[in-house]
Amino acid sequence: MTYENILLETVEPGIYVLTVNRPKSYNALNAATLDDIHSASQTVAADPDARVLIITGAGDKAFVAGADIKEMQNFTGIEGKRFSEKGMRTFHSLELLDIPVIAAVNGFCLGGGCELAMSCDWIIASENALFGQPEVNLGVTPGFGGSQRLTRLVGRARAMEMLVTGNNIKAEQAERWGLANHVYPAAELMEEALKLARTISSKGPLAVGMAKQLVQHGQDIDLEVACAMESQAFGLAFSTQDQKEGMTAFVEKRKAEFAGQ
Ligand code: CO8
Repeated sequence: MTYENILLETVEPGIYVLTVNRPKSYNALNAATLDDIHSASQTVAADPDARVLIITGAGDKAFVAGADIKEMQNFTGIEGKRFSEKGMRTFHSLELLDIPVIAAVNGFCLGGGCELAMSCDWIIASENALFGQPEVNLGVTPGFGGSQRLTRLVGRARAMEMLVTGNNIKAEQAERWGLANHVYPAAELMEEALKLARTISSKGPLAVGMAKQLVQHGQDIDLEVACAMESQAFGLAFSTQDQKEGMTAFVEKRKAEFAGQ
């Protein structure tokens, strides 16, 4: 399937790379780009061989510099609400995927771009990456979940500071604050993303999917219910061939070959 505003490629078996591809606009997210990302997430969801999705931005300047300000400039209130809801649905579809989604942030990661990155399961960044929620500079708030996901990732005070000052933070500060897991030289970013993807691809895919969903669904509910959910998933794992293969391979001192069944 071809898209107007993104590229979706399988670069190695099971490893998808989605590149937001509007480099002239620093990969700004207009409505059509959100539709493309949503459609791509459904394509990946429908592929039983998919193991990891990496999201990055085209060019060497930006991951995504925000929602498209030129498109939003003359929105009515209801158009703003609908655009916000479109972004919310699109980004949530990444959280719902049964495979890990890694943001490889390669430059400006602002506003809707930061919100996209935070909807991925974790972020790795290039040394020149810059993170921020600069919406207050434009007289608006975040609209794709930034006020909530940023708070959950970096804590209330740090999120508040970023949201109300509109100040950006550099990659190393994002790493210190827990927004980015790792920072690499720009030229090494995609290879590091692929290394991560290969590691994940070698594991039991059903267990990987369950672990992701436990974190995604468990983080906002109370500990007792979340732990009960973990017990259910743990039990369910014993009904899979992957569990038999994984534990038999350990006992036989060989590498496990998982089939995802
Ligand atoms: N939207 C549209 N176009 C953009 C955007 C954007 N967010 N960011 C950059 N561009 C375009 C510029 O207009 C320019 O295009 P052109 O050459 O045609 O004028 C091109 O990309 C390059 O940009 P600059 O010339 O400005 O490049 P600089 O290197 O000088 O500056 C910056 C780079 C600092 C990234 C600067 O472009 C900038 O500040 N961009 C805007 C950043 C921003 O404010 N982002 C947040 C947007 S609001 C948002 O994301 C809210 C999300 C929720 C929406 C909810 C909907 C209701």
